[in-house]
Amino acid sequence: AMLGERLRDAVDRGELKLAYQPLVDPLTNEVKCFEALLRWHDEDEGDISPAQFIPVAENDDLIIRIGEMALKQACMDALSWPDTIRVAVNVSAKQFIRPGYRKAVAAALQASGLPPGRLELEITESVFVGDLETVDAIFRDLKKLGVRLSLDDFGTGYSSLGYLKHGHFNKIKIDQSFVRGCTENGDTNPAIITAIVALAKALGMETVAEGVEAMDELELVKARGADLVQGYIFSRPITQDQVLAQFAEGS
Ligand code: G
Ligand code: G
Ligand code: MN
Ligand code: NA
Repeated sequence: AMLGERLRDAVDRGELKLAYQPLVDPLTNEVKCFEALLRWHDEDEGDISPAQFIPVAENDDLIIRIGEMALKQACMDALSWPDTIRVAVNVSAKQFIRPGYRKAVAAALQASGLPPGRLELEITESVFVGDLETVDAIFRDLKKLGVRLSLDDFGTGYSSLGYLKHGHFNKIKIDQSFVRGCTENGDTNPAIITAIVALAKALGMETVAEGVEAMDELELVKARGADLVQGYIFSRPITQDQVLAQFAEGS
């Protein structure tokens, strides 16, 4: 069957799972947040990346079902973590700009009992291609709910700084492409990281350096003031059971 049909069946059977990757304070090594990342294992095809199936889901309303499922599950899972730790959920632009989105977020919070301040929504710049007044109203509604907002993949999209002027975002996630190869032998100028960190700080936002894999990358983003680090150097995405086992070990 086509990918779209197989995806629909997988959703019906509850076969899409969430994995969690920590966002770590590099000064204390404390986990501050986990990002929820969808995982799909198809019997015939093996692991299929959300980078592949999310765009397929976005072709129809399947993205709404998948998005609401991920949101609900992430809120429920986070409730059994220490209450200092947040959960971040990726939001497709298609889902975000739909009229029912605020309600879906409120419903997930209510069903789980998760305090709104422990939920972060990761949004990419692609939400800003729509009608800006509508988009602005959605941001205001979500803020009123008390959830936090992160600007994902910063620097790779249409990147107008105008998106930052309304103060919608609590956090900027510096895209992996600026982190990878920013160290001595790399070909990415680390001044970009310094500049994004300075911009974020000036506007009262936290920064996350994404995709940190190597020790020299960690040292560099730390020295340049990134508040949080996410990447294989600390952990790959892990299951909820593994998250809980870590907490059990640490206590
Ligand atoms: O974890 P991984 O590298 O496989 O993720 C690939 C892409 O899929 C990333 O861009 C990530 O943001 C996106 N993604 C993962 N989970 C979700 C989800 O629940 N919703 C949406 N919209 N995108 C997701
Ligand atoms: O687009 P978004 O930032 O939501 O997606 C993050 C993606 O990056 C996830 O799919 C995650 O699996 C992946 N990722 C996280 N840390 C690393 C890393 O250190 N190296 C690489 N190559 N990918 C990473
Ligand atoms: Mn993300
Ligand atoms: Na990102």
